[in-house]
Amino acid sequence: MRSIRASRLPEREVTPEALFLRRRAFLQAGAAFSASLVFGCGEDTAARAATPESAALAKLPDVIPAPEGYRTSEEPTRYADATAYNNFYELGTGKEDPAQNAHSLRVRPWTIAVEGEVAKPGVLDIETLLKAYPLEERIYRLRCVEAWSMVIPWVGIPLGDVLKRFAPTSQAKYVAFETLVDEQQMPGQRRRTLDWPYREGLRMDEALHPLAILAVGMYGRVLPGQNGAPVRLVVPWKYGFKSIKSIVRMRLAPRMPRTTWSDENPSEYGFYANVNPHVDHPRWSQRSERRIGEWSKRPTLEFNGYGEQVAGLYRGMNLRRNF
Ligand SMILES: Nc1nc2c(c(=O)[nH]1)N[C@H]1C(S)=C(S)[C@@H](COP(=O)(O)O)O[C@H]1N2
Ligand SMILES: [Mo]
Repeated sequence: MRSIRASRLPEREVTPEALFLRRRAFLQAGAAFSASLVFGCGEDTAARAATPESAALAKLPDVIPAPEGYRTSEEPTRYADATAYNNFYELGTGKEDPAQNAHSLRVRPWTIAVEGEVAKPGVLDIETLLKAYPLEERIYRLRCVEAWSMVIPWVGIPLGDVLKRFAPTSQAKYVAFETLVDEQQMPGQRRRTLDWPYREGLRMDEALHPLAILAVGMYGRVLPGQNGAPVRLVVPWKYGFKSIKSIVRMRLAPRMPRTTWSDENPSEYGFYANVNPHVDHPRWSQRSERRIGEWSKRPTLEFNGYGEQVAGLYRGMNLRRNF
């Protein structure tokens, strides 16, 4: 991501990813080598690294396996990679900063204010959220506008199920989301790299689509801080920046809300942000992507491969104009 303001920051996109991947490959080779010294063979190492090794994060109980249509058959990204290469500007602008700074985030107590065009506004406590809804696994691709992608087994709740409890009025046409503002917990906010809070938004029909979830976990455990603990949005047919992390507010509104990246640079990041290989970002192509952990690129799919489920939301819209 880059913007007028962020472009003054050191170059962080393309080169660090290449460096990260190379170092990762080197570490993997090293781990396999040392494991083979201890165990006599390195076969088990790759399998173990694909899942959370650390018992530090709690397992989520009673997770319902992903139903058909909500799980890609592709191999999930290694947990170690999905938690080490992140975008979360509140925890730093470098891809490895969020993992390093995540310890300062306090995820309890935590509440989400639900307000605006709702008959029953209220405050949703994270503990209530975890108890009130069945937790489902959803194995989704996530495609960053910077042209890398991952496959993550999320644990979450359909966003629509949560919003409906607050009784949206007929004036509720959009949902605006905000991330926590707290310099103590989010050291990246000590600098005005973005106009805090981080803001995102969905049209109401997008928010109610069953693919859109509030994620509270991944790989069967609670979310790590760097991935947006304790609760984040996951909208798999849109570029990663729509999937706002560490949410504290959802405001239903009659008009399209402002969103962080289109505020920063409206010609580069639109409100809709549907994954679209046919519409290039002004400074780079969107035709292909690099799956984290793989070397060769793969073609990017329209709506990130979820077209069958979501294309109907945009029928009749010009998706070049509404990018
Ligand atoms: N609050 C907040 N949410 C955010 C971001 C951010 O900087 N702050 N970055 C976004 C971007 S650009 C991407 S690609 C995804 C990355 O999610 P991941 O780190 O879990 O892969 O988070 C999104 N959510
Ligand atoms: Mo992104």
